[in-house]
Order: sequence, then C-alpha cells, then structure tokens
Amino acid sequence: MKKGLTQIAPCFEDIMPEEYKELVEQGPFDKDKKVGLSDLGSFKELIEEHPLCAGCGLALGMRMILASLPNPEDTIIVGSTGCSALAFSQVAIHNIHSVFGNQNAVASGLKRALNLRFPDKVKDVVVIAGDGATSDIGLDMTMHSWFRKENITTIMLDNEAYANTGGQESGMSMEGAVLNMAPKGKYFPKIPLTEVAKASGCAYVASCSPSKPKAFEKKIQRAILAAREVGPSYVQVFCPCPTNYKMKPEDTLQTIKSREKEGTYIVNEFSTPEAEELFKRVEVEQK
Ligand SMILES: Cc1ncc(C[n+]2csc(CCOP(=O)(O)OP(=O)(O)O)c2C)c(N)n1
Ligand code: SF4
Repeated sequence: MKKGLTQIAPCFEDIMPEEYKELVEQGPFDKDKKVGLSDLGSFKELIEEHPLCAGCGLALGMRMILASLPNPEDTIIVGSTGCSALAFSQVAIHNIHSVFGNQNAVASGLKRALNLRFPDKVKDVVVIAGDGATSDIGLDMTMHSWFRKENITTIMLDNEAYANTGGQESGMSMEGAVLNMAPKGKYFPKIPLTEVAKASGCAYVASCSPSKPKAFEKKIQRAILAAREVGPSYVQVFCPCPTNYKMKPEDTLQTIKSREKEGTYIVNEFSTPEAEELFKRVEVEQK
C-alpha cells in the first residue's frame, strides 16, 4: 500500500480537520518517490498544529526521526507516556502507545508477532520514548529486551527531564541540574546509557542530535538496519526542553551545539563487527 496507509474512517470524513486530511494524503509513504531527511518539508509527517511547545527540541527530533525512517510504510513505532505521546496521534506513521515504561516489552511482542504474521516482509519496530520512560521507569524492560537480543530499535528522546509532568529530574539529567521539582539540583551524574546498551548486547549504539542532520539520518538508518539483521540497537537523541530548562524557544539548537562543543553531551557511535560488516555491504550497494 502506498498512500492510504493511514485512513480516515468514512463516517468521520466530514468532520476531520483539513490538516489531518493532508497528513493522510501527503505522508512519506510513496516508495516510488523515496524521501529522506533532506526532503523534510516536502511531505507531511506530523500535523503542524501538534501540541508540543514552541522551540521544543523533542518535536524537532521526532520530525527528523520520522523523515529518516528507511521503510516508513512498514514501520511501527511504539511510544510511551510523556511529551512525545501528545504528538504520536498526529504523525503519519503507524504507532501504538504503551503504558509508561512498558515500551520495550510491548515492542518485543509486536516484533515477534509481525515475524509470524508477515514472514516474507520486512517490518521495522522502533521504540521512541522519553528519557524517564527509557532510563528510569522502563529501564528493566529496556535492558531485558537488549539481553534477549530482540530485533528492535530503541530511540530515546533525551530532554534530560520528566518534562510532561512539570520538570522532575530523570536519570539522564546532568548532575546539579535544577528543575521546577528538583530545586536543590540533581545529586548524581547522567546515566551512561550508551555504555549500558553496549554492555547489554546491542549490535549498534549511537548518540546524536538535530545539530548534524546528515549524521543523524545515517545513525537512525544504521540502527534500523542493525535491528533487522543483527540484533537490538539503541540511539540517544539529544533534544532539550526550553520550557522546563527555562530557555528561550529560539535557543534550543544553539544550546545543543554549545553542549556538544563543551563536551557535556557526547555524540558517538559503536557497532559490533557483524553490524559493521552489514553497513559496509549495504552502504556500498546504495552508492
Ligand atoms: C506508570 C506511570 N507513572 C507515572 C506517570 C506520570 N507521567 C506521565 S508523563 C511522565 C514523565 C515522562 O518523562 P519522560 O519519559 O522523560 O518524557 P518527557 O515528558 O520528558 O518527554 C510521568 C512521570 C504515568 N503516566 N504512568
Ligand atoms: S515541556 Fe518541553 S519537551 Fe514537553 S513539549 Fe514542551 S518543550 Fe517539548
């Protein structure tokens, strides 16, 4: 199926807003016209009137992830509670919501069921969840999906806070971070989750940010490829929250660049030899 992947039930056609109808018509599904991150703006992956705040790094990160998906038509996103959940009902990709923290368990079951139901088809299952959902509440389920070597990709939208509930510290907040509900500053350092992912058996691990779109797209695509053919993959996307960190909305990208420059947000990449081999083969074929 090309366009028509997301559909409006006939009984709702007359009441759906115009921009939702456009989303259905103009999603990035047309395989004959393959789109990527550099085409962002020429198709519709997220409704303009989504409810995320002005300057939200997470909204930018989500748009870039959606535009980087190698196989949007056959991708199912598993989301979790948090700010991103407010936008998932308004994206052009199939997605399901899971209860806070359960996302990697739900994604594991979904991937196994899809393998049984569509044995001859590639179906990518991609978890996209906040740092609280991934590194705190859902850490056990996230890590166990890695230990079990489930063929799924986990993407963390790392805004270094529990943003949706008004600003509590998360495991991914920096030591000393002051938030509305962490007025004394966080007592312990940021969890090195990329290191944990490596040690837990992920075939591909990376961190990235919207400041370098080409590298961003490559990392998302590598992660999905690795999960298809080698084993679990993890990508950490830095996407600061201007509302809870009390920045001006227009300063989000500059904040990312400054943090990367001063080395307080480390952008890196790791692949197992098997994944490395796969990337070499596929990326040469694509040239
Ligand atoms: C089981 C459960 N515990 C707590 C909550 C309340 N809750 C909703 S969103 C949220 C914070 C989410 O933080 P994070 O995963 O970092 O995502 P963000 O909102 O920052 O994008 C919390 C604690 C909930 N919905 N369900
Ligand atoms: S609170 Fe922060 S993360 Fe949530 S929508 Fe607003 S800017 Fe984005």
